[in-house]
Amino acid sequence: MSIETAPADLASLADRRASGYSLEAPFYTSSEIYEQDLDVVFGQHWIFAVAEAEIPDPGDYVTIEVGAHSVIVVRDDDENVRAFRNVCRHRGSRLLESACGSIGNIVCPYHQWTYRVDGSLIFAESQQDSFEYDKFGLKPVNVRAVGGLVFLCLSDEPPADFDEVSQFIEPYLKPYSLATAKVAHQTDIVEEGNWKLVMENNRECHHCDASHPELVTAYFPISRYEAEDVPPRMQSTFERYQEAQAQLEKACEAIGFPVGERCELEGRATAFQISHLPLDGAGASFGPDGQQLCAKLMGSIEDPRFGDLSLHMQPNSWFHFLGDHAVVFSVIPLAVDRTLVRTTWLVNPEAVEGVDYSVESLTSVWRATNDQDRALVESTQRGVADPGYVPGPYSTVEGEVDAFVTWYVQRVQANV
Ligand code: 3BY
Ligand code: FES
Ligand code: FE
Repeated sequence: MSIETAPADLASLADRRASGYSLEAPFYTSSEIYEQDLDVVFGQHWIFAVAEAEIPDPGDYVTIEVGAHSVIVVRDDDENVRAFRNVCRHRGSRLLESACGSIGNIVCPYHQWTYRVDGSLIFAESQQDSFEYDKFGLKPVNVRAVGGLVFLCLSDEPPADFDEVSQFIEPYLKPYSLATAKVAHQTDIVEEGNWKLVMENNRECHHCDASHPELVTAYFPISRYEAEDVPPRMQSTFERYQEAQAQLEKACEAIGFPVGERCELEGRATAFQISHLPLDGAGASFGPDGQQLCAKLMGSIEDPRFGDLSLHMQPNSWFHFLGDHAVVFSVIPLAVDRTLVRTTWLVNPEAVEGVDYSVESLTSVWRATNDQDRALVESTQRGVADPGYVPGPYSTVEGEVDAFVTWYVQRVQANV
């Protein structure tokens, strides 16, 4: 292979990224770049891990695997959310092998070193008399719970801007009482595509009316569009959207709920977008034509027509908070061309399955949408791996895809 055709390294590929264009193929196909993504993006930024509702009681835990890292997220006896390296301080065995569960103490399967759920070591058999228990507690991982959403940072020096972002987001999340919500359902799907294709696909609705017939009966595919970017065939949809938006704003103002969006999807380490979107039809939820799906509303919300509070966070999550439920999405890379998408549906803790909601109807729109998105991501992975692929230009309605890719390139440049 000549010098000219040798694969470029991540830093120089990032430097030569053509703005407004999709990324070059190696970003999606190179195992070396994938490994660097794990380090630079997933290793250095706040990543979304779980909803607090997944670990409601002391001792409840979830293990999160990111590349070679495994992290235990656990609720301690004081009900705080903690995170620890899933590695025994004796000779390194994995401590918890299950994806989730409930424990009294964390007992290593190898020689039974035993840790409390606050990470402190309380039993290590046959050690020297001089053994100091307090030197061998579990290694903590940086963890923050924001309005019921739990984020981790694997770095010992996490981005400092997370506090500002969480303070901004928290008032929006408060009325939903997510921390005390109930998990109604969770699905894991593995998409045969690079994690960035999964994120890029989520960051536009340019594909929605062709690919998501169920979703677009409730979700306006032109949500967040500037008037001049609305295609002529969608003008009447846009008019309905604007009317619904005005009504939603009025409903928010009436109860003092924050109105207005904030979009900072690039230019900072902890990048996010929050917007409160109206829904089509009945305007309540992701049921057919925007119908309500759970009879009990979330938290302190009283108006079933409360639209969709949409939160997008780099690098690995998006959320829809509706009056009657919440849907929470996390993206975890598994290999250069394999990605886990976990979807969790949350409802009011008092809502009774079979009475107030059915899992089938609560989840049907997003199960269908996820499957349609999976097919799009997989087909794009095959396309970008084809020697015939060259980066193409984003349309005027793919600004958030451009923002995701720009953020990614900025973070590579800042951290490599
Ligand atoms: O989930 C999202 O936020 C984006 C917008 C709607 C479709 N898409 C998956
Ligand atoms: Fe955990 Fe020995 S490796 S107790
Ligand atoms: Fe989609």
